[in-house]
Amino acid sequence: MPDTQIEQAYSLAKDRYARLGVDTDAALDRLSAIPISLHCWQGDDVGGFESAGQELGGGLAVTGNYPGKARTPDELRADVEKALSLIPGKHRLNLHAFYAETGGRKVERTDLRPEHFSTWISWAKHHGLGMDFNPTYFSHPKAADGMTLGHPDPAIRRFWIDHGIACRKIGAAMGRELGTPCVTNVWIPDGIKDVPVDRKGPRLRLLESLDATFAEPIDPKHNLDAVECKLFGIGSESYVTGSHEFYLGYAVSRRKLLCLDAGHFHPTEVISDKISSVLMWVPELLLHVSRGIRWDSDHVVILNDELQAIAQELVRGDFLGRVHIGLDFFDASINRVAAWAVGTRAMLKALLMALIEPIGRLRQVEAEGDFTSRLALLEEAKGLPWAAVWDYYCLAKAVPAGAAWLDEVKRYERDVLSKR
Ligand code: RNT
Ligand code: ZN
Repeated sequence: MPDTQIEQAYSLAKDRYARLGVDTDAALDRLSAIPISLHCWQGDDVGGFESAGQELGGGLAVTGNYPGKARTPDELRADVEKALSLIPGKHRLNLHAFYAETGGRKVERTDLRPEHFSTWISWAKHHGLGMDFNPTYFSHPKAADGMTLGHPDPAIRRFWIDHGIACRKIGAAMGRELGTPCVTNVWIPDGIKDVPVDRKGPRLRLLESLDATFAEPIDPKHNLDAVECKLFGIGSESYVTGSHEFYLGYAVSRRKLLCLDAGHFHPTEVISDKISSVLMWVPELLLHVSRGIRWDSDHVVILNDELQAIAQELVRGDFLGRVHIGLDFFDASINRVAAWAVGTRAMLKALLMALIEPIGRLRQVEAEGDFTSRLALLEEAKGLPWAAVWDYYCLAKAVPAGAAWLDEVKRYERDVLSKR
């Protein structure tokens, strides 16, 4: 679409929204201040760069064998850069510990230091990106039996505690260097395939291990700790140590961030409804925005009802200042750069739609008990020209509007990815 058409469409849309009491320019200013944390692991199927051939494990599964996946940190950075060039706004990179760069030397996870991430950090600084971080408690011989921080063997627990301690320091270094707090998120695979008789023991051990991991206070200006709950995984169908109740209690009592992953609950359960509940009790939230189909399948996020509901909750509840938005999906059956672009653009579209929702009238009719009008107005709001505002935002941020970004991905695939 020519730029002048985008501008004309925006001007009409702006008037239409103004008549509903919505200031679209102000909404775009707000949108441009919301960072989305792009997960590095979409770029290489959660492979990491530690050693070739280590099984993924942890109940994680990536399906598909689309060509062109990143094989080195430089390739991964180039792919992220390409994706970011197609996404309006300033965002963040979410890195896992097993993406460390150790110069070809084997460095145990307990011995990882900020210097093993210095290239990532200077790259992020160069591109004006914040960073988030994750200890990697899977794809490792010491996690091969599916237990880590709750393991019955104290030596294995100690190993993973030391990994977590090392990672918080790395997170703090990222936060300090980049001038924006790093959210370091703990997700462990611990669980049991078939019905256990001891549900309590692993949870007591996990509690102790977490307390040991977090013992040293770190300035929240540099690092924020988050804990991620889960219902079940492959190989942990009957029992997951770090359940929702476990981590909600932990986060409340220890003043940690709770991480809600959209795929980590029963299939009809949605995280949009949990946001306003848990934010009564925990200081801040981390979201892992994902899309489970029938199970925690981590499909690429699309602009569906739940994504819109998540964004609406964040805006309507005025929670944007307390919620860190991260993505967590991995699809190896399509172009991986396109996957990032589709998912991140969908998240931003949902936020934009929420920011320009004519909420005043909706709140008023609801308060009056006029639920007929609420339903009717919500349905009419779906047809408002939000896409004209989105296109204009892309134009203003100098990224492709509409589907034009796809041409860029195809060109990149032809010139770069297909040669890998
Ligand atoms: C797994 C969790 C976790 C991982 C990443 C790779 O079910 O969602 O967040 O996806 O750490
Ligand atoms: Zn997750």
